Amino acid sequence: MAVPASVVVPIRTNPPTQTLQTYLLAAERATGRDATRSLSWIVSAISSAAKTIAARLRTAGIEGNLGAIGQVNVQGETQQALDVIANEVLIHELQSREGVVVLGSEENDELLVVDGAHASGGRYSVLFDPLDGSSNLDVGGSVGTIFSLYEVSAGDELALLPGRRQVAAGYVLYGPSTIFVMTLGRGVDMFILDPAVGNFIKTPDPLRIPAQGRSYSVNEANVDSFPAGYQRFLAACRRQGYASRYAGAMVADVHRVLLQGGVFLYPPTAKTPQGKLRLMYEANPMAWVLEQAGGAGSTGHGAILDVQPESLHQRVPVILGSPCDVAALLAELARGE
Ligand code: FDP
Repeated sequence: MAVPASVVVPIRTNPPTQTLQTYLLAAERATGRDATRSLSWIVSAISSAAKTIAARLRTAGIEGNLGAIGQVNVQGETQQALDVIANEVLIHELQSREGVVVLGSEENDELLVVDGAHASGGRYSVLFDPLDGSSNLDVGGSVGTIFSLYEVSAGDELALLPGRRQVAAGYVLYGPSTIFVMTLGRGVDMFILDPAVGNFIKTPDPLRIPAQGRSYSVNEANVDSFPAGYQRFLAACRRQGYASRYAGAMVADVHRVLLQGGVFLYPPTAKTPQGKLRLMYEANPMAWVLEQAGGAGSTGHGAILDVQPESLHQRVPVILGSPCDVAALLAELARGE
């Protein structure tokens, strides 16, 4: 029997919440780019790994997982126990997902080809920095995970592609809350982990970086060895009353710039003439996120996303930020370094 309209009581609800999973499914339907769903399946594996990493970070001090383990990675950097744990968690989550054929990590010398990889649709390489900013670990500071996905052609899985070819990229910030920020090339969205239910919940609006900020983020202790254009730019910022903000973890520093505007820099220095940050799993994904949010990403000589990669672990100078701030710095660099 039909219920008379007069007794249908409208239910009052809060604004609908969207989880990362429903977002990925909707995005996939909208683009229709991957009938096999493997792209969203892979991003979902990264979000799953992020929840595990966040949990391991919370209890690391209790479990005795802080501190170095005495090994040095391919970058010549001392590995922390949590670098290794985060790397294992990501590899474990990703290696069995349909579509993943190659993995590349800051913590592994070479690209890892996934044994028995199967893909009925897209074939993807996933590059990541499992735990960025690891010098913050022992002091309870913010750290992050950065990821970058490319569709690769059969027979050419090991080719490294420029950042412009990314099909998904983003980062996870482990701070007071666990924040997942990503782009699929149609803007940038942010999700916050609700630890009570284990879901990443989407924040209402896509992220747009302010056209100009009031702070810069750089390791200022290196300023004497920066090229002159960087020094002039920073001096001009100080004259204009900019604040200096530096957490020492790229994810935390770039996240601040994305939300509040300004500029993040890792210039060439005497010690690191190509800069310190890695193109494939630090600079490229962050640059794409910033560009998708209306910002800019440059090496000082051109767009980060246009750099033709030569090796998995290559370094590039990094300038990321609000379009006006990046333009002001590039103008100084053009006047001569
Ligand atoms: P870390 O070595 O602690 O992992 O990529 C590495 C990185 O941190 C970035 O997260 C950070 O922005 C930068 O290095 C910090 O380097 P400095 O200590 O030279 O400032």
